[in-house]
Amino acid sequence: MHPDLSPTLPVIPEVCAELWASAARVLDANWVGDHTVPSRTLYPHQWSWDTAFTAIGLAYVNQPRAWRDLRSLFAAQWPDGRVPHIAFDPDTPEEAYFPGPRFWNVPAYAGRPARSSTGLVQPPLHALAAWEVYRHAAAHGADAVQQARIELDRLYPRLVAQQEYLGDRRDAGGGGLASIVHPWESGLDDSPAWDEALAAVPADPGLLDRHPRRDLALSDAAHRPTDTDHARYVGLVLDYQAGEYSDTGLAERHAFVVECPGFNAVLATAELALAQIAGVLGRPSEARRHRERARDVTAAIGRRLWNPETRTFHARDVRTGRLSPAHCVSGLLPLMLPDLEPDQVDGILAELRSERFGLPAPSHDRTAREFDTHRYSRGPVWINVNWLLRRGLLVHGRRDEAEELRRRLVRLVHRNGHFEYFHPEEGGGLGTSAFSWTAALCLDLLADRSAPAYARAA
Ligand code: 2M8
Repeated sequence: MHPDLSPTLPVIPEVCAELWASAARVLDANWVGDHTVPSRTLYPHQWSWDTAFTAIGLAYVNQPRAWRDLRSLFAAQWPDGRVPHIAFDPDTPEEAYFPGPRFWNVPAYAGRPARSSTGLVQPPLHALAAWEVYRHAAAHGADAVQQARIELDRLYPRLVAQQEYLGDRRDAGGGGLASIVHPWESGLDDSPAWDEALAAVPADPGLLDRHPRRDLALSDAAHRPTDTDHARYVGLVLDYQAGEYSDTGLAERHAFVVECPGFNAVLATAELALAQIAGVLGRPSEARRHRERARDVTAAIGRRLWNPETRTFHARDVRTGRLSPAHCVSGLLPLMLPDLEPDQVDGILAELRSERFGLPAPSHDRTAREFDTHRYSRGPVWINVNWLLRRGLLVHGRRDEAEELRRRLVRLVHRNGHFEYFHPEEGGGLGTSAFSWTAALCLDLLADRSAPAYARAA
């Protein structure tokens, strides 16, 4: 293995200081007045789960911006509770990103003009982000703590509405889990977890002539999803849009309806964070309800997405009832949940330590035929997913492995820069540079080694 990916050395203070300063600079450079963009070039609007990861880093260097970022995103929340996966910046030209506002053609809603957002969602990590920003407010003084309480109070009903949308309208399978209706909703766009379900979705190459890709002008085609997948992505949006982004009867009429273990692990984690927030806001019965809900979602993940033969979690195609055969990093994310069955925790840890993955974990099984060292979520290492896995290790008392992972991630970014993703064997940076969540999560990796309040003893 390349030395960038396997240091057992401690992280030296000079490395920490340099990385801290460079990470703060990336976040400054990507701030556009009322929100942070993931990247000035490739992603020039506000993305949903990027905002959550970014707020976790801004909590250390600029609390007002962390709250502002979350507020800007929730200003785009739909009346049904969904938080759109992109909130469009009206000052950014249509050509700067495809698919842009005109393509999504979302009608006006909740006082916002037409074409303000997309109609898809992303993993609901925002309750956890809000909790983390609040937790670090004390380091910024009494005023910051007071402001943090005001922000939590304002965000809480919005976060609850987001959970209710996902738990209710998106329970297309009727088994207590949220379904995604598009690979973009997972945040792991071209993961092999969707290959089987996507194979049933028509890929019309003509769609790419009518709606040309913009990403290939800005990054290497070998690092991005293929044209075939892209044609399916465009077709799926057009279908969802034709039904006015309604979620009624999804399993019968929409071509892609999938229960993702990563998305649902974040959904349950959000309930745990909401329980902590409700506690601070003096709402003990709501806190209890959130903890119950986290247990229910955890149990549903265990019931519906666990394969006892492979001893890991897989995505479920709601239309066919089949579990995907692929071993993907999203299958390891239920490790974040404290109430997961001990046998399932052991299964994930064994998978993580096996030749398929290792630390840091690649986005896909290293031994699989379709493992691709360069292509997006089909092999490269992503900092955000590893940050979530580290949290899972801490939740289950695996402090030594969590610390080892922390050091490796810090060293990887220090040597290569704040890239979007990294080569899983050589460690070089891939995708766009100066990427917000890489920078933000580095700040957290440098500053905080504590385990979540609900962590289990080792
Ligand atoms: C990537 O997804 C967008 C579509 O939403 C794209 O490829 O254009 C994913 O990495 C996603 O997880 C991320 O939120 C987004 C912005 O960083 O980029």
